[in-house]
Amino acid sequence: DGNDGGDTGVLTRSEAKTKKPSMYKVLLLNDDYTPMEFVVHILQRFFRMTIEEATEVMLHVHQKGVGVCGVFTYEVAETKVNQVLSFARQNDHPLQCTLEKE
Ligand code: NFA
Repeated sequence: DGNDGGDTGVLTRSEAKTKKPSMYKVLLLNDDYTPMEFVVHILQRFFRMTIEEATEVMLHVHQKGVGVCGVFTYEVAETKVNQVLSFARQNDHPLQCTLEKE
């Protein structure tokens, strides 16, 4: 817990830096135009889901309006959001994706 491993209250660098980073959810938002198969493809390509997992998440987003694609450190979450938005735009789909601190 940030001391020397014993009970002396001595802080050491290697233990002090083991504090867990903040985690961020990557959220996918529903819309009326992006094809379901395209969303499934996105989830497989950028979030390494199986077709079954991707279909489940896509249907959740379709029915509830929003869903979680995964939880990552800030830098990874931001990269995923940018990859999804870039790929959606390249394919002329309005799919929206954002991150939210856990
Ligand atoms: N609602 C979209 C449709 O009916 C599918 C979709 C699901 C879009 C999840 C965005 C996110 N084609």
